[in-house]
Amino acid sequence: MKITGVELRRIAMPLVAPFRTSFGTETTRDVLLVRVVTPEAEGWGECVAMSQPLYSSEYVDGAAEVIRRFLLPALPDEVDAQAVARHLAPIKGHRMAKAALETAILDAQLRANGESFGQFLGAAVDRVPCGVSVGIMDTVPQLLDAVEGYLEEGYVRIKLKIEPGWDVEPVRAVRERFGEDLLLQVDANAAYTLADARHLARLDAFGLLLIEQPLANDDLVQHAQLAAQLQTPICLDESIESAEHAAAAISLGACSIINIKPGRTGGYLEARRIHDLCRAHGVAVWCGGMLETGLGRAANVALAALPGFTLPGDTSASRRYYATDITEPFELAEGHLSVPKGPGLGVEPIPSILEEVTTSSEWIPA
Ligand code: NPG
Repeated sequence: MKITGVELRRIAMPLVAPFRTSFGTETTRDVLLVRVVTPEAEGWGECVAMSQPLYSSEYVDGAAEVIRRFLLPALPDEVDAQAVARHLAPIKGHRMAKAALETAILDAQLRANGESFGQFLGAAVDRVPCGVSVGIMDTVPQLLDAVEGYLEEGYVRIKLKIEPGWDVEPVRAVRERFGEDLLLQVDANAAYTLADARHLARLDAFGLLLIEQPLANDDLVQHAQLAAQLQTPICLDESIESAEHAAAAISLGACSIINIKPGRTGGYLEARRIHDLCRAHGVAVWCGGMLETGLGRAANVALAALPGFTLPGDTSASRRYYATDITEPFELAEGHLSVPKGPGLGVEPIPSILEEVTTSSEWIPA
């Protein structure tokens, strides 16, 4: 399809409550949206890069810059979504920026063809079970209240953010209060080193589904050594940016579960490749989240409906993060979200809400 032009739109979305992880606290989500215009249809992509390069090396200003300066000029006049990654491959890294652009092109293409993301990706179910990620809190009672609230809303699994100094005690408290049937997991966002192995092994007592990304992004070998010392399964997130990384991690024994975030891997096509690889190797996957608006959430929910997604994802309802989403809100029903059925993402930004949260907009003609 021929691209007429691309809009880079920045929006500021206030979070319902601060979200604290081992690498920082978010209060407002600064999001870059990519809108691709073609004669047949328009498509949207949401860039998951954060304002600062704390989760990975990407950040939102950098993503906008690489899209306008390098990615768009690398595309041919006529482009097929399936070929975008190949055209962008000479430009190293910047997977979140690439993912946003590829998603927008794919969305336009699917809308033009009347096909949904779920159909295109191979969704096997029409709703997905949802977990929720619970940030680091000041006190354990505050954490217990938060978890209780989420369980009342129907979330089927709880993920606790941990860091040194906030790990064994909060996990113990949640396990004791909510019982052994609660599906519970933890996420360290790379906050530990292999020297912490004995300390992390104390988490084995709590029957966790998994511990996510305990060590640094490039510590694949160290994760394999840690896995040999823990009973709790290791899940990798930040370390896995491609199907090749996933293959390496699996063959090293660095993880037995992978959190797939399409933004981190350069898009939904690479995310599906990781899914296929993991499925062939009996490695469970689940769909992560990066505080997406309804646009990113729609595509994530479609991905999470693929058959290898055997663990509940961080695909929470819109209101977990935003009082007002830019699309029709995703709402939990019996702990599940429905996979959108309409063409492309199946959801649209609501123009008046989008205007209200927009901080800048730039039109780049092809
Ligand atoms: O449900 O969207 C969500 C957030 C889930 O905890 C979550 N995301 O490390 O996985 C993570 C974390 C994150 C959020 C990372 C924002 C980076 C940015």
